[in-house]
Amino acid sequence: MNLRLILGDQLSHSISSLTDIDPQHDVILMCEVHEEATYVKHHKKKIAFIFSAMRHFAEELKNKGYTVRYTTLDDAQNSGSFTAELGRAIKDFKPKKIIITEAGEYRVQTMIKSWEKKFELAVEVRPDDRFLCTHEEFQAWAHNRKELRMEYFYREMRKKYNILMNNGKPEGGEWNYDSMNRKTPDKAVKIPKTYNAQIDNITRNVLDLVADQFDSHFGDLEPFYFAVTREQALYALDKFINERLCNFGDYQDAMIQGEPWLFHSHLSFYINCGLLLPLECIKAAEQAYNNEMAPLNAVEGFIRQILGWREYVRGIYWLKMPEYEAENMLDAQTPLPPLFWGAETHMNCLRQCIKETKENAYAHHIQRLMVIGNFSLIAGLSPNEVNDWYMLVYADAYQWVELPNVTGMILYADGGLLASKPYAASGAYINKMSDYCKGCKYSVTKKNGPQACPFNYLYWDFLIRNEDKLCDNPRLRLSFNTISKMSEDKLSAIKSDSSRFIKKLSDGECV
Ligand code: FAD
Ligand code: DLZ
Ligand code: SF4
Repeated sequence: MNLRLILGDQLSHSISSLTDIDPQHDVILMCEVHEEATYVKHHKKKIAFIFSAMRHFAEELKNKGYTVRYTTLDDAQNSGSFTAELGRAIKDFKPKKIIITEAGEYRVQTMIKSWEKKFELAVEVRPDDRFLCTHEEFQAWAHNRKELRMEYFYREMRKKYNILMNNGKPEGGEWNYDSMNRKTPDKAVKIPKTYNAQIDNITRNVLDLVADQFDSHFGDLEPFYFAVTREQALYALDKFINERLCNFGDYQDAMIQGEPWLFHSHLSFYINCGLLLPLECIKAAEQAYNNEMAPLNAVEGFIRQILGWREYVRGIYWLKMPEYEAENMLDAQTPLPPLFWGAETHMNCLRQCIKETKENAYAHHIQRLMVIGNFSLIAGLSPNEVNDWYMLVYADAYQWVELPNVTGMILYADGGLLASKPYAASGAYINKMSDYCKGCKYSVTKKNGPQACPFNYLYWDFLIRNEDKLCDNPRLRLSFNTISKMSEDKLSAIKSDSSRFIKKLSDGECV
């Protein structure tokens, strides 16, 4: 018999480790382990989501006639780690071979590589073919390129999968309709309710377990509304395609106070743990375009996120690990301030985004990028601490996707490998794309002084601090030109406001 190990983000019936399973003899091993739940202290809702989805998936496998050995976290015999649980199962079942689909994270893949020697047993590691670009294809694409840019990678992927293509040309004549996707928030537009699953007995048990075992972890456990089965996740996909996709493009960059979900899909949790397949989400959106249910700017924008960004960040991760974890090109050292854990702040945009993160284990892209991310960048927060935070607070976070988005996209800590320029912005951007500034103690129009929006002076201070590392970037030329024309008084106001602010931040004071 073979022992087939399924990890918590491999909950797909088509997963490569199950393709040739022998239901008579083989055993599937799944385990909830303390090590996975605590190597960073994941958000309570994230743990509950993964455990409940794992338990439902195990039930489905059993109903298909497979033998599943499932260890719950509170099982008295649970030994607490993948390696130890595997060791226990090997003793019990004496398999000929271990079969597993490659892990999403480098950390776990390293663990898997140690097993053959440790257990003196064959370990067959299969590719994860749910991803649309193989490691080899990405390496070949990246090889000898002066610059890696998502846009060019994405075009190759569009061609490879023949998505939104018309006789070899991109549908509508352009590859990318992002310039149409910047509508400012509009409270008059009705936002549909997001998917809200019923809690069944399996989920109830998991919620009780998480409340009991992970009380000290960040985040609100309830209300709990995530889909935890493929059937529910398919329903959530359907709901997105029918109700939100048509407005996805227009309001992709908008933020509205008290509206955490907007017109985003809220599918990343399900795609990343395997309940949905990326290609089926892409095809569903393309179909909606063909059926004239959604405009091209929305459909192309949505597809680019999955076929482009998602695959691109995964490619970068495997290309650059393990060194990528230690990148800190801008030498940012400020510790993560208490406001990231919900402590009081006067900055309304951050308060709202972190409050919603705490409630939902979710924030949409522009909140992660242009509010929390932008702040982390221009306040010079330590990449290690910011990475740990993003890794634990979001229910869709796995290191292969979290790390490139944080180290590469928001912190520019990889020196521009992933993004062509730092995503730094002053308060004017947040004011244009949100209604947060209206409820803020700071004034977004003031540039300096105690009442001024901190984004306004931190933005310039960030550029000044890092001039030697950033001044050659052609996309920052205009900003550096502006700095060169600033008066001594202006420069010293920026510096003194920023150092006062960063000192308060580092001392853990309310800012
Ligand atoms: P939508 O806006 O509806 O987008 C559709 C899908 O596109 C998403 O479900 C996701 O699968 C994919 N996608 C969109 N943007 C990205 C991206 N930049 N990278 C990879 N996939 C993308 N996404 C994660 O899945 N896990 C993370 O841990 C994660 N961390 C992030 C950290 C930072 C600092 C930033 C800026 C982005 C991060 N993202 C992460 C990307 C993105 O913010 C989320 O995928 C998105 O907000 C999930 O919500 P949604 O499903 O409603 O996405
Ligand atoms: C995120 C997570 C958590 C919190 N717990 C478990 C677990 O107990 N068992 C499990 O199989 N998977 C869990 N996961 C998902 C894993 O972290 C994920 O499968 C690996 O990181 C992929 O490399
Ligand atoms: Fe955020 Fe500045 Fe606006 Fe306040 S004024 S909400 S700190 S951008």
